[in-house]
Amino acid sequence: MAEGTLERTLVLIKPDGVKRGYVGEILARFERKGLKIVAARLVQVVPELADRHYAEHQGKPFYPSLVQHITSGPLLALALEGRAAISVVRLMIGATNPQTAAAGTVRGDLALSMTQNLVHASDSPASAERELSLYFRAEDYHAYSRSDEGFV
Ligand code: 3AN
Repeated sequence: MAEGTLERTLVLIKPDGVKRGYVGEILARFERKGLKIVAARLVQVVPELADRHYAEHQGKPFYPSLVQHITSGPLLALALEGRAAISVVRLMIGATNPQTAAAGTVRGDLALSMTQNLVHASDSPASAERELSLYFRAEDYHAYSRSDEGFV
């Protein structure tokens, strides 16, 4: 099987994840998979950043609750790196609606609400590049080796 291109993706553990005490639980899943944390920042998102992040959803009926939620407390922004990281992380977080998200995924195991669905992850290389630049500057990234790199 192809090894996949080395990619970086943006993951947000949203305010519900922080307030419910699931930062460690969610982050551990990505770490165990072999994804490398290359940048991390606890962020209080202001409405201007929320508007930029969710630009594609502006005008939709759920938009106000989306912005209200993402600005409701700190979130943990992560840049994760690994082979095919973008699609792998999307599989691991599960479908947008936690009521239909597969068991074994973050949303399938830990959430019930569509708005408070714990995590965000970039859905394409273009989204990842755009979204990473909203949360991180070049100097926020760290290069290091994991001990399991020969296996993942
Ligand atoms: P995902 O986060 O799975 O990529 P998107 O990008 O379609 O989903 O939507 C962004 C966020 O907007 C979702 N995480 C969810 O919180 C919210 N959202 C999307 N669709 C709905 C909906 N129909 N009702 C309420 N909230 C929604």
